[in-house]
Amino acid sequence: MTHAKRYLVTSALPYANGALHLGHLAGAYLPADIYVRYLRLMGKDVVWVCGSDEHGAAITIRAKKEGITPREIIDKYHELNQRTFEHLGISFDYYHRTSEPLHHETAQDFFLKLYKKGDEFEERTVEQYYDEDFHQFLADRYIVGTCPRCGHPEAYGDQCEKCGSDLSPSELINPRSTLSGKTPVLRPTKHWYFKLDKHAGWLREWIATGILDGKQHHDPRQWRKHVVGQCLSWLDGGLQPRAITRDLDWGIPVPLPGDEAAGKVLYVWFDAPIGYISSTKQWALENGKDWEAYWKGGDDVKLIHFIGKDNIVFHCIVFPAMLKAYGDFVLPENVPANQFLNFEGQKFSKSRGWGIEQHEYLEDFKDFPNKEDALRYALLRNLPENRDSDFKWDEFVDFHDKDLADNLGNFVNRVAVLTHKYYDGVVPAVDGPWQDKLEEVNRLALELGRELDNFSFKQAIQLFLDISSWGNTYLQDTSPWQIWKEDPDSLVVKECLFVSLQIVTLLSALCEPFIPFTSPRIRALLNLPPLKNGDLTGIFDQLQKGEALLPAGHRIGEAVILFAKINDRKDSSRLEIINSQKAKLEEVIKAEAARQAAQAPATVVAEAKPEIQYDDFSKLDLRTATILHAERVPKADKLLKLTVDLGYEQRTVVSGIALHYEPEAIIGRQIVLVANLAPRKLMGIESKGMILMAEDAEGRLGFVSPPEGWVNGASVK
Ligand code: B3M
Ligand code: ZN
Repeated sequence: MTHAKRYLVTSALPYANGALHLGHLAGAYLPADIYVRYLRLMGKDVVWVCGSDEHGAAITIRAKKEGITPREIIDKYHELNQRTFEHLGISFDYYHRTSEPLHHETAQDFFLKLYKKGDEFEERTVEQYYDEDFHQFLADRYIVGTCPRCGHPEAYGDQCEKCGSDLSPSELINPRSTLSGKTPVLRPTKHWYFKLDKHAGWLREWIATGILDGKQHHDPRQWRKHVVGQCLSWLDGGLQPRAITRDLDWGIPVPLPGDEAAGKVLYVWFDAPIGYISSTKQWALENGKDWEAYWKGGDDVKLIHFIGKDNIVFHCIVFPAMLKAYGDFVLPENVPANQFLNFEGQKFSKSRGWGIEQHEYLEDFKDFPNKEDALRYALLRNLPENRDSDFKWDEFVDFHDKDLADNLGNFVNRVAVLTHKYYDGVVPAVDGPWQDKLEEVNRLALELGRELDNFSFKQAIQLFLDISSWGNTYLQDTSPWQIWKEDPDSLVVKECLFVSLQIVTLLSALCEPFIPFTSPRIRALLNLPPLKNGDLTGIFDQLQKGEALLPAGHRIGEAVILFAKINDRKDSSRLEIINSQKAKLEEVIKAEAARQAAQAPATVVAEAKPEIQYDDFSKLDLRTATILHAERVPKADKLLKLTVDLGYEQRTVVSGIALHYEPEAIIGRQIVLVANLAPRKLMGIESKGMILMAEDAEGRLGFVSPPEGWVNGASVK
């Protein structure tokens, strides 16, 4: 990525109606924090904004459930989320609130500007559900009924949480109001619609080619495949005007005079992204900056949105269209959306007690040394960058003990201990050139920077680890302790410690974006001040010029243990903390199993099939492939039309999984394909191959997938 004068970075505004779990952290906050910390160290002009999303029916429903006001809900969770982020080192420049007057003004101005343009909005009178007992129109979330796709009796008016389908209230079978419990009636109401369809042409060009207004805006190859795939699949489905107002008594009033707008508010997804702008404005006000230099700075600015995959369409299609319609605003340079993080093999679920929230982690791990970085690191190693990933406590332990304690911690500690032992804590002087010893480390460090520029955070942390491993191997191979025994003045020992100290200094800087609490501790051990903005540029310069990062004669500080291992025979306290987390999950599973056993009749798995010969099996050509594109097949509820990439070719496959998966949700998924199945026509589409799925006794389907990052076209035997 080429560098810009200014960076404007945003992270999805969390709803202030609940605590955030580790999946949120891994999705939109930790990667952004790493990126921004890195930019700051590189001396870039960057502002990172976020804040609480405090409108919408999600908040009013929660308030009603708890019998308190929406204001009490948002105050509680705004404070909790902000404080928790801070504890975890999530270093926003500003964390605003969409309930603030400045935001209301900004969103209303935005609405009015588009309204006055005359051709961005249209007014429609539509029939909507109304609760006659409560005298109010019902937001989608206030209506429940039976899902037309899967039969789930408690589907919401906008979504079925069982099968994941997007719904509209009129599709629900037997709709009921969550307020009165009664069947709502349809009544006409007027709303404003943003004519998104009008923007389809340039949006497609901009997303597919990176060209905007005839100019190359960004390189589309730098966008993640699943992001582009999801956008194009949406565009293929055709854009429709979208209602941007709601009948609700909580939100930003529609800023139009007269009765027609009375009692109506802006739709939460219209005002929330504008929250990025108001957050920047508030930051600018408090810091004597000019917000327009960031939002309206044209080519001088790179705008990056960090989000989870469920928000892609809003950030890549709807909000850009709003910004462009307003005029003068920059559009995102990239939207490095993440897929989802699961927890011990299952989705996070608050109601089931599956998963752990950020603040719970901080409480449960309060006696765990360096808990913030331990968590950041475990999430980082498992970031769902290109596909869903899974958080496991056993991996948390492995990452902590093997990478942080044995690899990084041990290297840093050994180098410091030896420097004290041999040279009284003073960096030894070396004769002759030592620079070539650091060639590989330099190369890795520069590559790490490039990976961060490209939002490949997992790749970057791997390179960081490679540098530390290189240092360990070098130290081990040289074994200065053996030479020193014979010859305390040995030049080889001096050089080895000198070079190792350079690597430790480099690591102290490179680790800051990832594990920011550890960086100052390594710096203190080196007797160096914590890093300041811009310091990494200097370090990269020095590396390239072959200058020492820690000069001979410098006196270092005390050696410390950076990470105390969890698996420690002498002290089980840390392992106990982990074990109590595992025990909690076992409780959840036990309780659920007991409940199920009490209700459900025993389920039967599919009957066994007769024995076959090896030759029968070996006729199958099974191959790994990636789903590039997915869309519904018109008039066929169950079918999806997929384009899959086999590495050596792309194919169309029609698959009967539409009741189980939304097309957008499976783009980028790796699967296993029966590649030599004779072609077959389904609904007029020629299908070449079949996707392997696992099916359980309840008819649930799951993809059979190769391990992460496997090549396409590999044969499965
Ligand atoms: N609050 C939705 C979410 O948390 C929403 C994001 C707004 S970003 C402008 O998934
Ligand atoms: Zn459903």
